[in-house]
Amino acid sequence: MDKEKERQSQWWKSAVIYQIYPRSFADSNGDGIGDLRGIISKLDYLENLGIDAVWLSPVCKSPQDDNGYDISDYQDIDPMFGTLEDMEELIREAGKRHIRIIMDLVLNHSSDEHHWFQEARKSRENPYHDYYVWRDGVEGILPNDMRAAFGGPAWEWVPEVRQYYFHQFSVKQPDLNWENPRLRREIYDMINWWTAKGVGGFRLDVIDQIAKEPDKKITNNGPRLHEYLRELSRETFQKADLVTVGEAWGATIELAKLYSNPDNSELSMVFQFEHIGLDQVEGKEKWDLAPLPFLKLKEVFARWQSGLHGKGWNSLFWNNHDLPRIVSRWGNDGEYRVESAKMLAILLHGLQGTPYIYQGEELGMTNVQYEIEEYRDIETLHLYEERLEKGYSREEVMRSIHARSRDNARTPMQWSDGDNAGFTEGEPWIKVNPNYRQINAGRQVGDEDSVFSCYRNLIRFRREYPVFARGDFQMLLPEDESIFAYTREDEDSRLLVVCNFSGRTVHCPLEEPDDSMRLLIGNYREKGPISTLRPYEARMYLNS
Ligand code: TEU
Ligand code: CA
Repeated sequence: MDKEKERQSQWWKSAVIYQIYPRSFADSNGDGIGDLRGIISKLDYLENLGIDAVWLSPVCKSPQDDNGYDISDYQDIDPMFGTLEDMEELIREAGKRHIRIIMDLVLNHSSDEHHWFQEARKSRENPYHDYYVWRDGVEGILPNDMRAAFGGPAWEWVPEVRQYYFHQFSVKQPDLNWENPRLRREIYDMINWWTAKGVGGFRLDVIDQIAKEPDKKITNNGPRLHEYLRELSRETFQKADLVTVGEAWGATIELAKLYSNPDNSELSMVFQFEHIGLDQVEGKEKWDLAPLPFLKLKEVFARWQSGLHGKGWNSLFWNNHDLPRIVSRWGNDGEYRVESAKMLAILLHGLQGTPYIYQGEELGMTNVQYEIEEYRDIETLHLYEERLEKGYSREEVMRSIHARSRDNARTPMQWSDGDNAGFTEGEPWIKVNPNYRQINAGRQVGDEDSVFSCYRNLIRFRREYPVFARGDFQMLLPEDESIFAYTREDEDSRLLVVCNFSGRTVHCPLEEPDDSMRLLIGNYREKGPISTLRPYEARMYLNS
């Protein structure tokens, strides 16, 4: 491929992607659940923000046991979200605004209500039986002690076939058997069908878990994983100019180089979580809270930045629909909410990779502290029961839930200070964060000092200055306990980012940048010397 063509086909290297969790974004018909027409009505907002693509969490037909991550028909839209025509209109309307739509492909499992599974469970001879993962058995004696992510064993008995099926997530999410070539072919045909409809790419849910081998208790990174991925890519993605991103909890840098090899044999980029799990007790669950080891955080980012430079491509993110709000987690959602939200944005958006903004992050939306009855997430509800049974106190369990529940990310998008934050005219499916009167889009769009405007500027810089996509990375002050500082450099320019990750004023030992360095963006109005960084202060300088 010649250089220019290669650059164009890798448009996602200087792009910013916005994630929408459809049921919580915008409701168009007053049933309390966000939908496709709601999204269409907010495309102008997204165009103003300046993003290049939208990753839509699943909108396909689903009984919604796991909010759409349990798909019963991959080639239809759930009526709750709208129709196939609405989806086509969304793709078209987004396209007019130069926004591509990325669909969420859940290929590790389907819903138990998918017709494949309905057939598969009828008899061992059924042609669909082998689309799932079965083990012979005797009722009551499980094949092994593997556990499912949302509680309980990973095995479920089906009397008709006198076998257990394997499920890594809920019982309503039976695992698909990728060893079956007919299943793989059906998946490729389905993907090509969506591609023909004009989608701009795909996010692949828990893609590193498709090559499971339950007899060896292997879930992530099974021996055949990259073989499957290469076949998948060859049969689908490579035939069009798509962006593809694989969710991979178990990725190392070496594995990430396979996923995102610049030769395009697998995916465009990897979505890995090494930085995300740092504030939990080692070897325990995410519910076991621990302080953030800041030096470790810097070390992890530095390692990934250098490790993939020229050899692969990473996603840059603080949030998604499974994670607590970053400003409540590693920032400060009280006195310094605005400053810390901007600091976290500036820090992340200066790095190499493709930044993801999760809906509401651009407003500095925060976690919630609800009563248990107000939570909706299957994972949270299971955890609550499970930990009470194990003897944890209610207070302790609620503390974990407040800090880590996935519902922190799933409260309705805060559009305005009107009823239900302007999300719905009906009763929202999950309670709105009570702080919507202060924190909402209406208040921030058009205010150049808002968190929204900070994100808007950062998105523009990435498009304008190639150093954001290309430059190499160097960490400064790796041992400093409060400051996260780095440079990015290419042949023409140098970017310098300096962030105070603490709520205190700190001394910064870096030299004052010389006159050739222009302050691109910061999060305090009054300029000051670099030697004194105010609480959560962040500055980004560019010389070009
Ligand atoms: O999540 C992957 C996953 O491993 C989750 O169980 C994750 O560990 C958990 O949310 C954190 O506690 C993906 C989707 O992003 C998630 O929403 C789905 O529930 C899950 O796959 C199953 O499809
Ligand atoms: Ca609706």
